[in-house]
Amino acid sequence: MTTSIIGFPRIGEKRELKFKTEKYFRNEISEQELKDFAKDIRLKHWQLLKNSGIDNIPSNDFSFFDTTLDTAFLFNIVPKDNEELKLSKLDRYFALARGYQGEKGDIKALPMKKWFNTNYHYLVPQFSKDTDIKLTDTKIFDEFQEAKDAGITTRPVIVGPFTFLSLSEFNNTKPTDFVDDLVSIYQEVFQKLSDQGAEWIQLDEPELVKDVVGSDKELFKEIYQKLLKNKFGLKILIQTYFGDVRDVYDDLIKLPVEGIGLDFIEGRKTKELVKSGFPDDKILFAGIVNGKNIWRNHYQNSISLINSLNVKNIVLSTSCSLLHVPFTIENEDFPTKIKAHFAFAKEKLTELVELQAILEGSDKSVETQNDTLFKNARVTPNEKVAQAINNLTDDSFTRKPALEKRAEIQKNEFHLPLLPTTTIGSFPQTREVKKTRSKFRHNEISQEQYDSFIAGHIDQWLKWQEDIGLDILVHGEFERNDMVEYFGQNLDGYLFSKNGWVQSYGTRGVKPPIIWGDVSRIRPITVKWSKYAQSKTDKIVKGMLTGPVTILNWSFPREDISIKESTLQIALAIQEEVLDLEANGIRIIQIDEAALREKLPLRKTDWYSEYLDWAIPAFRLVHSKVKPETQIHTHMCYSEFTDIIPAIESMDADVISFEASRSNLEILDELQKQHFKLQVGPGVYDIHSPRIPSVEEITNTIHAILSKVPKEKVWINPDCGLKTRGITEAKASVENLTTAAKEVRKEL
Ligand code: THG
Ligand code: ZN
Repeated sequence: MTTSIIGFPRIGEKRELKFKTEKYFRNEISEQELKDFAKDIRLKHWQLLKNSGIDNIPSNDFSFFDTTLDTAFLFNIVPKDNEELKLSKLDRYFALARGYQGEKGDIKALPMKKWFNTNYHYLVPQFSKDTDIKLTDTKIFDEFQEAKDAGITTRPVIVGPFTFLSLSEFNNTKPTDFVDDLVSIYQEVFQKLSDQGAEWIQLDEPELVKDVVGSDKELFKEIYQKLLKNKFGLKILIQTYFGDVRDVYDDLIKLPVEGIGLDFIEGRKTKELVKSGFPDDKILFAGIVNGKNIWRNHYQNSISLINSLNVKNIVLSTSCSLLHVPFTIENEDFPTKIKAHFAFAKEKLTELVELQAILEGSDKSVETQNDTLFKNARVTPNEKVAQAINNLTDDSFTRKPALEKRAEIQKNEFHLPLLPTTTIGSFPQTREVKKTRSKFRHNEISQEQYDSFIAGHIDQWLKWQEDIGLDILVHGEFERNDMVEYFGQNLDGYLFSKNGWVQSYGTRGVKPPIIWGDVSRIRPITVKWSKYAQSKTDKIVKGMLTGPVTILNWSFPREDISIKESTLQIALAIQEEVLDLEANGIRIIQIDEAALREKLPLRKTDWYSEYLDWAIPAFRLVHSKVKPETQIHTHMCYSEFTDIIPAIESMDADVISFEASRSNLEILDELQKQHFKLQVGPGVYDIHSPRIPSVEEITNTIHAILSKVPKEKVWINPDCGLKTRGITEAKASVENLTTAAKEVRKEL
């Protein structure tokens, strides 16, 4: 029995790649320096895998930004304007990811979407009539060669053709138009890798864990039937993850491939499927070590699972790429007793190797030692929290009066113009802001110095907001690091890593906190700065909170109680905060559920029963007790929620803003069709790119919105917070936004 992983974090143990790449973006280092650095990181990681005892090592799981983008770039699936951009290959690549605005052109970034049910984002390849598929990059070959030169024969990884087509967007074309070309190009890759001496290739097909029925299933079958006609001597691993493959299992095990990778952690039916029969002539890459969470593997369970399978050839693997967990627990300073419960990416390698040893009959001590972690109670329950949850009734989840009635009350309360303007909450987190927070954390400046710094920033930005005529102001969140970390730090039951970074998109990372025990609010969290900001202006300043579902989704959850239970605990804590804000004169409170969509189950049949049936009530619990005249806003990132519009409505917020600009405002059609009841702020420009939208562009977008949504219901805002933007571009963009809103207002 051997071991394997699906992919490894590429940003580096201390986010080295991020810092280097951002230096490159700022023109502080050369392209060659960046490339050399990346090469060193790759080598370091391969050697780490090898020295840890992993037998089957992947390559091409590295990326400067995203591996779906790499695949599109490899196949020349890029918009014409990018193909023609007179920049180096690497800069054209980055232009696809980040947009480009300069003397050589003005190009928008590709749309970005969440990678299945994770907090990682991929770039959405665009197919059009003039897409000309051909091999135009060498990354996958170069990286295989690099590893080979270092004495490691790797298994190159690439997004599989079915998943690639399913994730792409088609402008005036359709997936089936490209099957033959795509099959040929994958085969060309097979051939080249085979010539280079590769034995295996891994085709990542997570799309297979969704509902694969009807024409989707036909497409899958057609692609693989054609693709596998010529493998050029390569062994093929079809790798799935994030769930089970119940719709295609029977087809999958009949394909002429050598390996099938299945997820036993998130795949509720995987065990059952494999037990129904797995061919002797194939290798099962059994994903038994959780690639998404940070708790130690319970060896006894994994061993008995493997022993129950009755499969001849098994490779022990992770449930998904280790991209989704931090690098190593070694750089953390949790007490040893706590640390013992965690396995980050590097530690998961050891888990695989230990499981392998146990299964091969080595001494039992590792297994026994592992079992003690699970035998004794890890935390003591919080009785008060349990009591509060027990006492919840239907009323606890219902705000009164109803939405329409509140809308009337609030109209008289606020006297806002048509098309009220606002922002989503955060302003640029400049290096100065981050440095000052860090100095304060390390006791290098006093509380007074820190407070006056934050107050100064708030004052300045309030003034700017007043000057440009925004209607509803925000304080800017300069005191906050990541929103979830910021809230977690004031909640009992949470733990924080120092270096537990996970890639979110490109060079950007998040540091998900760990839910260790029962959650409750320790102290007011946001009241001080919201109150301060409101005291400085006659305009209304929105209070800014993060909702319970998002806090849960962006944390590493417990595995000893249900996530529903944890979410209700968080909801009660945030409810206290909402009522505190209201009591302190905050009249509009935005409760972001940025990540609500993210954890929507991949299978439609699970949407309500497994998720929305508790997630939506958890949100309602947070604001159910506020006064009718207090206006509740919410914000959602990634607007792909056309099919859960009724659920969004039943969150029962008064106003919702969402990301729409990169997805071409297509959600508006649905809002119109379904007579969406809430007031809406569909983002009028894309904040994820440094590009500044012109007044005309924004005016056009507002017109597009008004053609679908009644003017009384429209809010004008950017599509997300501005924390990642520089000051100049943030200000210029929002100024254009207010100008555009004022211009359109005149027409109404
Ligand atoms: N928090 C968390 N998850 C998220 C977001 C978030 N997922 C979706 C979306 N927002 C992703 N967007 C971002 C935007 C910015 C950053 C990370 C994810 C970011 N990170 C800093 C970096 O990598 O340099 C690190 C944070 C810091 O230094 O303060 O800017 O908002 N949990
Ligand atoms: Zn957002």
